[in-house]
Amino acid sequence: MYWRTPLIGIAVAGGIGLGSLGVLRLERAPEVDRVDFSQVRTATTPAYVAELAPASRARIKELRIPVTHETIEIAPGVKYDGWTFGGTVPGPTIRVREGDLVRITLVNESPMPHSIDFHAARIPMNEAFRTIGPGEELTFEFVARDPGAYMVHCGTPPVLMHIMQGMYMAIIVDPKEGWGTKADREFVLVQSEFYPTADRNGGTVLQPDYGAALAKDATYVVFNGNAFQYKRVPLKVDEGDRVRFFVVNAGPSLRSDFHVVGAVFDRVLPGGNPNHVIEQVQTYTVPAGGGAVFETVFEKGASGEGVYAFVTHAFADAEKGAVGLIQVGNVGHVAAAH
Ligand SMILES: [Cu+2]
Repeated sequence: MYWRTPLIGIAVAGGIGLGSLGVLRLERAPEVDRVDFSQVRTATTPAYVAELAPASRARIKELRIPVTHETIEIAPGVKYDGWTFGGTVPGPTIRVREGDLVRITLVNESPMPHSIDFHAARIPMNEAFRTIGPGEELTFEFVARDPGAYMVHCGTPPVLMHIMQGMYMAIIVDPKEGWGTKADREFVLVQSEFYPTADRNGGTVLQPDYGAALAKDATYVVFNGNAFQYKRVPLKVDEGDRVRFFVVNAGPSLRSDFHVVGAVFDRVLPGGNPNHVIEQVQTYTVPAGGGAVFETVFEKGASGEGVYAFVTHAFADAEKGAVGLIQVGNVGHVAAAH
């Protein structure tokens, strides 16, 4: 859903000169996939799109990422004066494959300095992650060498401020050989906190409370940018599905103790390392600035047709919005009021 039609698509027909015989026909993947996130905005209504499509086959991913300041909604009817990558919080999920070349163009369309820090990149930070001013652009590239679920964020000081404002998203790097299982559905869940306070000038758009952020006194803790949104609009899967969750914890400061009520993860990949699988896990912590891959099967006769909740089991945070529902099979409308 995120990869648009590539601008360069090469279909090589083998056996040129064979005319209508055309016995051999080779199809090659497009070389370059280009996405401009000022043109392709992630849908956030009725809920941020959590379901992920597979990565494109192009080995070069070119991404133009605008930085903008936007009024965002962090809970029903609660407007916040946010800063974004790609116009939404979280920003757009990026999905590539191990070995892909990732070319980033950051475009600062906001009125203040910002930057971008890819945890999936091994690269000198002083160049690639440097701060650029309003109207400036920055281009860099890296090879996605390390499979996993990673955080992307603005690293401009004070970083706490830039992250609490909404400047983060996930990048998924699929392992060359895949994740070791075949998932029927894949979802991305980015946990984060908000620290809003009233607008002193009487406006209805809430403003950042930096003191509350320093004290880790969050008002909302959310998945994908909006409190309880997946209680209102549950994730839907079929009975029997193997479901893979890419959980990235943007923080800025709280951990995520990820758990699904009524299920056990048969596999958890800390960091998303396919060579490090732990089995039969009830809850696993994703640290601020970290990611992990979680899998479970909504198996008939066990975690079959019904309703399940995903939470951070640090329940003070769950009560502030970090709870969602998974609807397995045909159980009707299950959204709970909150
Ligand atoms: Cu920033």
